[in-house]
Amino acid sequence: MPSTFHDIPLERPCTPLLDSLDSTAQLRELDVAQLPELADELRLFLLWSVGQTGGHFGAGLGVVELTIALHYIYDTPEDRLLWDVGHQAYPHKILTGRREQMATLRQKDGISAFPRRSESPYDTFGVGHSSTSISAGLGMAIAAQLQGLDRRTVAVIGDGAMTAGMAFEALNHAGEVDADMLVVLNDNDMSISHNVGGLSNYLAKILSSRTYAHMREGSKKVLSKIPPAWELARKTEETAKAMLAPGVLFEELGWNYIGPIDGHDLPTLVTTLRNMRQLKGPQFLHVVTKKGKGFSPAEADPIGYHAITKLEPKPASNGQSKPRYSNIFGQWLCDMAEADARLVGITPAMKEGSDLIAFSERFPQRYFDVAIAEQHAVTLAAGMACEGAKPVVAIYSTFLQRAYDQLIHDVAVQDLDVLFAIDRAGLVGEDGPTHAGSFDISYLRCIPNMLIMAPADENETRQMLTTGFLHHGPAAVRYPRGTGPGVPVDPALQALPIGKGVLTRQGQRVAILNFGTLHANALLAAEALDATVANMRFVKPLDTELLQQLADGHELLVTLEENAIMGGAGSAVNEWLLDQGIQVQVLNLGLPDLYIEHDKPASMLAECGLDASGIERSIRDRLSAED
Ligand SMILES: Cc1ncc(C[n+]2csc(CCOP(=O)(O)OP(=O)(O)O)c2C)c(N)n1
Repeated sequence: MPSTFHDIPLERPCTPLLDSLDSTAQLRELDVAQLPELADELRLFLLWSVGQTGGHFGAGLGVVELTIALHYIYDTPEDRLLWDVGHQAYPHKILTGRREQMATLRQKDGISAFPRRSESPYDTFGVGHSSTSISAGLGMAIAAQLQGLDRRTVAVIGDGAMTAGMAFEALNHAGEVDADMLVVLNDNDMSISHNVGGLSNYLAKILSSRTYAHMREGSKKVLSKIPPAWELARKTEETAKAMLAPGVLFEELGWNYIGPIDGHDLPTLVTTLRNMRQLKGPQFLHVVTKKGKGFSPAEADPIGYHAITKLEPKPASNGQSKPRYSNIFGQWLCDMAEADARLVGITPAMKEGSDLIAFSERFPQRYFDVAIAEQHAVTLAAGMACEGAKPVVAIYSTFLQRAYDQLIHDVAVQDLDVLFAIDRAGLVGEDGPTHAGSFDISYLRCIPNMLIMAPADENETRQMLTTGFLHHGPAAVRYPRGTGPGVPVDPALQALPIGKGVLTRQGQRVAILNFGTLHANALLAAEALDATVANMRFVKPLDTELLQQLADGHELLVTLEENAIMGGAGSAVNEWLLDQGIQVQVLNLGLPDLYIEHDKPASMLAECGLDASGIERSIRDRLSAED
């Protein structure tokens, strides 16, 4: 096995056993004794292939054995296998007919980073967001029961994904309906960061009760050959279990808890799954794995190796790398925390992605990683705000969708001072449609009391964060993935006048009303067209004075945003013009009414006509249609 990042093979490794398998039916014909060899080859292939394409790394390495054992014992795709989040499903893709397509992973027209129903019959449920697998699996199990089918359903969920409320809603319901399904808890003690919270501590306690595990392992070895006896024995050991408590939480919810077992020990996995497949009712298997297993740098640094970029010779650096928008936020958060002791920072399990690392180290008392619990994050902020704290919820646009009711009912209706720092707004590239932040302007704009800001560059991002923080009531600043134009950032904590945009270029006939970071593209297009450009800055409240002025002085108003056209900032402009009875031609540019497939971010923007030449083209087309 390679032991450093640059040892990841550049040449395709020799994997004859893996190459001989084109279906899971063939896999099931192998002897159990061949499975460890298959696991070695699968791991090598995975290392090589992710090295070529980039993508999620540690989670897949951790479930190599589990993936083999599940496909070996279950009659996939007839039996339904669901992967929670889906970032660990690369070994599943490799074993289910997509080995050769792995070279196209996350690229245009290539296979997706996550399971997708349209991609393969083995991908039983589309994912990307976490903690859906038990609900969806339960739905499938109930449907099978209603149809009189003897089909098995298995949901694999990580200990991170298990922290979400949805997972517990489903666990609770499944116990009630006595569904025939298996939940495999893949416990590696990690989310993207270290997993946090009481559940995580509880799982750790189970693992540390060695006596229990030892006893159980011993009994299982004996009983494994006679499944009915195993079930009987399970029932009779209730008393001992209640004393020692492992898994009792799941048992009390109506699940038959088995484990913990070593998720890298193929014979144990196979035997246990073979037995559990026979059992009726809700079954819960606790499997312990190591994230990054088999590749020592990833084992040692599971956070750094959650996902990697592809192996490439290092580009020559000019020594000045531009900060990402997340970094602008991270720096602002520390500076504002320094200035205002009421500030608290909240992240739903995205410390690294949202760049709260420095804040968490400098202000540990005011830092809250709430685990993968977006709904809780928002209502927690609301509660804090009621008591005079000034919470900042750092959240990706796509994940804020999870907490929509909390945003309205708990924050906005009560007009509470909560600032939403909305990262990954707009298209996000290789993660594709499940992760795109395409809708936040639309879903925020209709909420009374919201202040909504879309910065054009890094400096405005900082200014708007300050504006939102100092504002009374809920406020949102939306900024994209990646880097911006490289505008120098004023270290002052300077607020902007609310509801005021600025004219950034004076031209004629056409005025581009820009909302957000497409501003640089707007200016380029405007140069070619001699158009006016306004950086509107505020989606809500709109700068209606500026809008009136632009409508008076131009034939065509072009709204521009990296958000769905429907309901977006352009819609706000349309509504206002209509309301005022102002007659002017309008062209709304933004994201179309469809899901944009994974690709390089710049190509996705170009596909939507939102690069400079696309903007120019759309405007010319409209002008020539009018002339
Ligand atoms: C609703 C939602 N919030 C946040 C994320 C981002 N995210 C992707 S994977 C992950 C960690 C998952 O941890 P776990 O389920 O334990 O899987 P592991 O990576 O440890 O195998 C997070 C937070 C997400 N996909 N969905």
